[in-house]
Amino acid sequence: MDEKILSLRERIDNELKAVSDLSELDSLRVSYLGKKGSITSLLKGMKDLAADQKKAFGADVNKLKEFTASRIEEKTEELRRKQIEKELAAMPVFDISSPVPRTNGSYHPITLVQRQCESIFRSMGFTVEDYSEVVTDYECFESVNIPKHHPARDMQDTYYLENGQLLKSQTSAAQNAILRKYGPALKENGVPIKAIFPGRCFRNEATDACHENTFFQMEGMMVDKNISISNLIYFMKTMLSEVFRKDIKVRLRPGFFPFVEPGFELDISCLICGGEGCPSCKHSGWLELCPCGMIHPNVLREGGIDPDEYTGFAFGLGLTRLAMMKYGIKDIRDLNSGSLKSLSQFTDDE
Ligand code: FA5
Repeated sequence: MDEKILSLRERIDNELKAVSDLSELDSLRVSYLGKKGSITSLLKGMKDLAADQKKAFGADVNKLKEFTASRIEEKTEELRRKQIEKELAAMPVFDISSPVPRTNGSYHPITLVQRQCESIFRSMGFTVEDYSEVVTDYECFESVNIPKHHPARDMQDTYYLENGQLLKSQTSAAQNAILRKYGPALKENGVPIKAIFPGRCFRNEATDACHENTFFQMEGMMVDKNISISNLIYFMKTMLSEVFRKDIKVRLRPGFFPFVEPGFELDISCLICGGEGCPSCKHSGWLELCPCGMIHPNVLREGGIDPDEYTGFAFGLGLTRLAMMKYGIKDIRDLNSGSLKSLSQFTDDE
């Protein structure tokens, strides 16, 4: 082997033996094999050799190149292994018998406000119902007077499964089942239907500070003889004054929902900006919180209840927005963020 190549090989071998960290090793790799590296320059210098020397010299340089590359690979492995061993040695030893410092978890603000609403309505004789998140088109729309191709469906585009079921876009999807569950006791024993049914809803929604694609509603229904709008207003007022425990400005305005007649939008003055207008209320000063109305005769009929004999009200409280207002959370998206820093600061103040 050429003298020059032999001495370079010896130098490389010694330098690689001495190297002790990965970044140093990488600098050495560049200094041998990089564009301007010593081995690369040997190859470049071949053009000045006589034709009969080129072949042997080229073969020697290639051997040196292979030798260097494989020594670098071995050294990389060795240094990586040492680094892992060092990190492992620095890790605290897990002692199963040692006492664990415990930090208590906390409830999500939506859970807190949901529990509070449940307890308010329970105290007024309502039952709390659980309902599926995956429902049929009939449950979510047709049974509540929204036939196929009705324009009201445009407001509630949601996520569909291949089998035609969908993720419910509104808790109203449970109305028909509740009417059918409690209808017999109403008709046979005169027990009014009084139920709330909180649940997660899904919509294909462009999100902003007050709209999420996944949010919670809490629906409520009461059906009996002679139920009127004044009953509806009484229950809405009681719920809001219990939740907020302070005077809040509320407005009721006409609203269209195919499953109620008449229908209302119940808005509250935005508690983030005090009604001045901000991103949390789409700069209107008001937040749509709890649409409601008198249950449409078609919905009662579809649920097996005679609308000539019974009337009822229904409401669809935006539970996630209620949590925003109660706890002063400016952006609804924080509630689904999973950030413990933001979410663990709320407590049940009851
Ligand atoms: C409904 O979903 C009706 N089912 C409510 C209803 C029930 C009306 C019974 C009458 C009788 P709406 O789409 O407006 O209506 O939603 C009800 C509430 O849910 C809204 O006022 C709002 O507080 C909340 N909400 C709706 N969409 C979103 C969203 N994308 N993000 C967060 N909250 C929402």
